[in-house]
Amino acid sequence: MNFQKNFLWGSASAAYQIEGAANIDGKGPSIWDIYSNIPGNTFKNTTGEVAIDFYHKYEEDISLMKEMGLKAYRFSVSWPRILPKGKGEINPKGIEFYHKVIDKLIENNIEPILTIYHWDLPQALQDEYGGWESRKIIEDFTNYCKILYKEYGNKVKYWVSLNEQNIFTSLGYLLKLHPPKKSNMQTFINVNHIANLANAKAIEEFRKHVPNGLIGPSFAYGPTYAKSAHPKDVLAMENAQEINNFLWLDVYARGEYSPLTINLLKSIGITINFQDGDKELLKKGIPDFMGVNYYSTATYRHITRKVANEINNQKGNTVQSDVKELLTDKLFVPAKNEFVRLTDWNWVIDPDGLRIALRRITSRYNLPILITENGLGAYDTLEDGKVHDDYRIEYLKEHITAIKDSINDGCNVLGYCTWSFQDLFSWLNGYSKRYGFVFVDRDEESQKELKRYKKDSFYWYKKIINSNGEDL
Ligand code: GCO
Repeated sequence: MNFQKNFLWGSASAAYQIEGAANIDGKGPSIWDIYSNIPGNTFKNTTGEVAIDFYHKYEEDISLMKEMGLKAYRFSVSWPRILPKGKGEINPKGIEFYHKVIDKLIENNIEPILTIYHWDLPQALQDEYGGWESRKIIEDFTNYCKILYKEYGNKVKYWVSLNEQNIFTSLGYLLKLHPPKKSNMQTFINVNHIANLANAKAIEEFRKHVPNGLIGPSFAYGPTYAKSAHPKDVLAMENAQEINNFLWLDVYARGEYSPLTINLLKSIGITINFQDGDKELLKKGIPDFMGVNYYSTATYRHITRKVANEINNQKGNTVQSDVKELLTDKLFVPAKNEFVRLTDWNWVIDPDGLRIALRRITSRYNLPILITENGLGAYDTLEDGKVHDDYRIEYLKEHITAIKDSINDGCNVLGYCTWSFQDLFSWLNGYSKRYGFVFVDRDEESQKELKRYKKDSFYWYKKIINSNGEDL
């Protein structure tokens, strides 16, 4: 078996990370516009205000995609570009912009994959009712989705509902690394329950408006490993798996929480606040495919109560108390995996982990999978207009091989979107961490130009696409 004939060889991006044009043509502010402009919140205070100016350069970028032979391009719609206040009045220029992008992609035989929400919540909704903390968002999100379905539903077949709900809620409501920079376990669970309901409602509406389309969420899946074959380490890994993975995957794919997850949360005093009708709604949100963003795996080991207490009492341990309790009461802690390499940002590189991710999803849920992100963030150097990124080629080659193996294992993989096509703004690392096939020059003098250069990996991926993955 090999890659299916119409395998979606793609690449991905997100509105705030590429578009720029933050205050242009009627767009309203998002939480990221406000947050990244407060000094100290982002790496070297970089923002996406200009980003790589995709808003003005989309035609140039799409012609590069065509040159490469890209089969699919995943992009996100900026909610406040469509609805500057998050609800109410629609911005016609915003609607028009995405029509132009979609039309251009289709004209060049590139399948558009549209992400509805990639983190740039309208600031107005954050101000009015705390954004994802209020059930009011379910109605506003549904209305926003319906606008997109009606506008683009007859042009776009593949849709991603929420991008990495597990990441934007963990970073925003536990780790204080994203807006709104909070840290509270109960709030984190509330926000996730509300986002789950919004996701289910969006999918329920999708069925009515885009009956021929396919939709699924994108989950940042880091499969868990046990540090050793010691049964206590395996149990620790399984607890971590409930909290890191099944807390979302089960709700998406089965429309209900795992009883073990509920119990783990209950044991530290955290409850999922169900209201009438929630259970029924979650069941209506079963997706057509599971979107998987894969970067790394996570390893866990068991610790004794004594060590747990020591960790809790460590000076400088700023982890919020009920998170600490969860980690230590259930006695699982992250551990080092000596068998894997690391990126420049210490992210685990583990191609077999991708195969494991795809197999676990297939075995537990038996859903088709769209790999919505995977890629290597690295420091690239531009020399004489060239970037020799053999390390990226190596990385992608290993991961594509893992996908091929998983297809042979019996997984149904619809496509593969690398992260990313062009270099773009990294939420926490500004512009120095590059992921793209296309280098974007952001040097002081050339910043205005934001000139594009094809990296070696550009030509390599072109060859892979052209041979439908045979030429690995
Ligand atoms: C970064 C990250 C992101 C994410 C993406 C998640 O460095 O900022 O890698 O680019 O991968 O936005 O969906």
